[in-house]
Amino acid sequence: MPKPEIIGSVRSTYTRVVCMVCEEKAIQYVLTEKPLRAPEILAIHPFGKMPVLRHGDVELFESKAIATYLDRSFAGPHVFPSDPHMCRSGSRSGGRQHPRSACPNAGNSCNRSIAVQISANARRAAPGLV
Ligand SMILES: N[C@@H](CCC(=O)N[C@@H](CS)C(=O)NCC(=O)O)C(=O)O
Repeated sequence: MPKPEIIGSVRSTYTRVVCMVCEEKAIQYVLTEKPLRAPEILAIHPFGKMPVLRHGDVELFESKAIATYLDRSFAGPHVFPSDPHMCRSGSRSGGRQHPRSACPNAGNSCNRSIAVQISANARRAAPGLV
């Protein structure tokens, strides 16, 4: 199976969310830097929004759908809890922040070492942009 390819931009917070899932789970991935509504993005997202994902014959859009797919498809710490009640309390619209003790990998804050790693990857993928 090829590495998941995230097509988007390091300047996009939604793209970075998906990258964070890969970093958290130590998934080897490729970040392909593209501008908004690039043909490669429009081929997957009907409105040309980023990020989109290609993984083998899987094509996905919407950051949460991509994050969920990656979380379920790869080994490593789960970023979404299996308990639906916990998912609800961790969602932005659901109100309270996730108790980190119950699900240490799913908070609204980005673990600093992951943020540093994403930035390093971003600089490699798009020198001059970051
Ligand atoms: N709900 C989408 C939002 C994605 C989104 O809005 N991405 C921005 C870039 S950060 C974008 O593509 N904007 C272009 C547009 O809205 O036309 C997701 O979670 O993936």
